[in-house]
Amino acid sequence: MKIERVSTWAIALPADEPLAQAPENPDARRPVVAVEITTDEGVVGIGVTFFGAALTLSLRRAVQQLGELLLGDDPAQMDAIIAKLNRAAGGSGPSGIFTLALSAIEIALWDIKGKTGGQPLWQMLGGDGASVPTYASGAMMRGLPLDRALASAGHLVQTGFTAMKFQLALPESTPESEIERARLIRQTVGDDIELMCDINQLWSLDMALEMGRRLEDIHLAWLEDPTAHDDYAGLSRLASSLVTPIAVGEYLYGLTPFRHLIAAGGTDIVMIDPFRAGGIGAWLKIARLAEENGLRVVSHLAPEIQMHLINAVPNGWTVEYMPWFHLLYEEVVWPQKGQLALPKTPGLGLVFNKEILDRHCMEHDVS
Ligand code: SMN
Ligand code: MG
Repeated sequence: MKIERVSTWAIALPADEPLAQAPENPDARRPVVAVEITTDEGVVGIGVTFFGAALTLSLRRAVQQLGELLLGDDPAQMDAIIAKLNRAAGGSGPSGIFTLALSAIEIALWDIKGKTGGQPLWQMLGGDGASVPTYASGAMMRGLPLDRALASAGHLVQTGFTAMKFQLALPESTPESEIERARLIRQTVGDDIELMCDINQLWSLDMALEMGRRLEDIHLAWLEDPTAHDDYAGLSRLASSLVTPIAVGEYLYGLTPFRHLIAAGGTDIVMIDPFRAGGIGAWLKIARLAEENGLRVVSHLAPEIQMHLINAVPNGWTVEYMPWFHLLYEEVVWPQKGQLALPKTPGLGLVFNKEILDRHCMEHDVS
């Protein structure tokens, strides 16, 4: 089998927030890149990538250019393909557009592999196909006024979620107002709900140490990215000082920084983003490294893809249900009572909604 065609789209997806109807900014767009790799046998693999932001058109172009290098290659030869792309353009990575672009292609190759072998991704990777725990994310962002964040929290509990994430480090906040927001969210959801809190690196180390201690009686399942993602020594101090586990990893590119983070004792929970990781193969290597070090892994973004991965690894804990890309697909699995049921269809089990791709397309190309 040979790769015959590569198509890419840069898409400005509407920034909806379907879980609690609480988008931070309902008029915003999320620029995402989609790829389709078609083989001479008519098998079509799909992939996506993100984090291009203002460079999304460049990211689409990067995916297209990498894809063009693969025309005529056997899509099953994944390691050889990755080595080839690294030789061709790896210098514009690893922490950058090369890795983001590579991820989209690598994901599409896994989709082809699954479709060729007639197996869903989780099964190819040795998973058991049982449903996976998931938590709601994106409905209690720091841009929401307190009353709307609390209404979202209540709504999420009513719709059956058993775990959910909110953000702190609000602009114009004081430590007291932050603790109060966390306390009111905890009060709204009750003691039985798993609550996670994301800081997105916005606190200094000193602030993180102080706030981390003051948040202890909120009983968070984890405190995420409390300070700079690459301050491994600082994160290590936090991990050993706080009772609350910390979760770090979504900002790291590739496998190597995870080695340093974990060696430093810089996290209790390893969070993996598939686009920054370099795709599914790299994701699995990071999860294995975490397992060897006795750490659990959680997913970042793309729940439609990540649920396969969390099911497949023994140390997979929970899937972040952040439905930022659901509009891209004809159908997605929605959480039921805090669980995601895995698809039985081969590969990723996803089909692009071409009408949406066309409607929100900023740029499209086929080679
Ligand atoms: C997050 C970061 C970037 C894009 C989406 C979401 C956030 C999270 O840190 O963990 O959900
Ligand atoms: Mg985060």
